[in-house]
Amino acid sequence: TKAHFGLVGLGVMGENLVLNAERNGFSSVVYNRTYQKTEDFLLGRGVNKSIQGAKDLQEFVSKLERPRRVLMMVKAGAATDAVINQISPFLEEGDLLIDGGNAQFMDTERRVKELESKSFGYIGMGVSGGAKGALEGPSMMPGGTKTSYDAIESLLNKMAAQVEDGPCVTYIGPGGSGHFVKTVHNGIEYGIEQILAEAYDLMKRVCGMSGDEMASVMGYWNKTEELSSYLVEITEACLRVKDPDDSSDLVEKIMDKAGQKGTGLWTVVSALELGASVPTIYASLNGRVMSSMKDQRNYAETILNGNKPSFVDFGKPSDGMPLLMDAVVLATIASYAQGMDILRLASEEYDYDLDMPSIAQIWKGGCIIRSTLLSRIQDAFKKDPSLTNLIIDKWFTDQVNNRLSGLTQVVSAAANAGIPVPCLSSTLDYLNSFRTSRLPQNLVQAMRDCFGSHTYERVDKAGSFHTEWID
Ligand code: NBP
Repeated sequence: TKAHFGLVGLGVMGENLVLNAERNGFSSVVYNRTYQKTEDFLLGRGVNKSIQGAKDLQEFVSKLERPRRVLMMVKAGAATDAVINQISPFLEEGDLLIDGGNAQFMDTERRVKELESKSFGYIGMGVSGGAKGALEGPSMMPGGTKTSYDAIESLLNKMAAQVEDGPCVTYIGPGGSGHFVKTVHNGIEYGIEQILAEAYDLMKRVCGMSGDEMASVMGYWNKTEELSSYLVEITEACLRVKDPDDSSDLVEKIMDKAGQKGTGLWTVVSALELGASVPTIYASLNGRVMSSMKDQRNYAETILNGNKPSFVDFGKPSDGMPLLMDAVVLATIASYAQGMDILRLASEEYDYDLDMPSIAQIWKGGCIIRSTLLSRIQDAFKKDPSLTNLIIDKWFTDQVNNRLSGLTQVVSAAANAGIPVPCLSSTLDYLNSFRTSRLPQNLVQAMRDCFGSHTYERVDKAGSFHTEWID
């Protein structure tokens, strides 16, 4: 009998997704460029399951029921184009090709245009949740034509993580919108990871806490409505693990250079192009860039003087260190607010017609940024679908008003201790800028008019003005 579903690419994600589909009643056929991996999989994790293998793409396609549903899980970029080119000649009217990799959304726009003019459908789908999510239920962000989506809706609904108000998958919108939303998801993720790393640095260097003590604070935070989340949960776990060599905290043995595969960069580039203000997310990207300059930092530490850490009381660890929690909550809210702002502007610019409450809903389970805060975000956009910034929703406004003093104290303590907190300090500037009705850019306008006759508007009368500033 022919299989319901086909998978190309047996990397960690592909293996887990096909096992997920099979568990949910979809028999599968798998193909991988290196056949040995297919054989190993079929004799290993894929044994005794309704999963068959194929040596080449022609055999792969012939083993699928029609219309065919094929998920590609290969390295983004050239590998995706290679697979598309190789499989296209075998696909027919009504078939559907889905790219579940982390494609650059403009690549997906191009592929959708190229391929939809052929007879088969194409979906660009962001998948989040790592290997475990892929197996147990990821959050999925599919974009393309609605008719193509309808053809895989029941499959995706079953494979996705489930939360109280439904599966963590929805039709995102046309073209590259699915990959765009996944990209922004990753930008928010970069932000929250850096925020938690900054909190760790302050607890360690300002408060002298051990891994277990810091983990307990994370455990406390993970029980609060504001911070309960997957990333706080895994941070607690990471801080508790000991090095088997000497039983010291393993995290202290890890090289302080963070990798990146591009989605954070794409988020920031898109934000800048769209005119979205995303300083917290940008600071997290820059944090990774700075971290990779290890040799330069090693040298600079020996020649540049500055403040040194000394103890500051951020509140009792058994109470979740309330001041530090204020800072972490507001920076986390800022990451989400800035990410949602990019989505709002992209929705207008690219005609994606994004449904903001649904996007918050599908991020509530399965994905890396899942958190209880997303229910509040979902509610805020449900109440006002054209909300221009999450922070002006009443619940979030109250958070800012209650916690801004704490964030301010933490950022100034970090500055006095000479400890960099790029996300926390950017958040403070973001919030202070956002709540300032009159900013000093009037002077920037004066300078621009002075050197370049760029003209300026006035606050007291309409029109465009120019002044000869220098005699
Ligand atoms: P990788 O990103 O490591 O890709 C490995 C797969 O790509 C293998 O099956 C490999 O085949 C295949 N491949 C390559 Br590389 N070049 C190819 C080519 N020219 N033609 C055909 N196949 C080719 O695997 P992954 O980590 O499972 O990720 C898959 C996708 O999912 C990526 O786009 C990734 O960004 C995305 N993603 C990953 C995660 C995660 O947590 N890892 C989460 C969400 C999304 P081979 O065996 O012959 O080398």
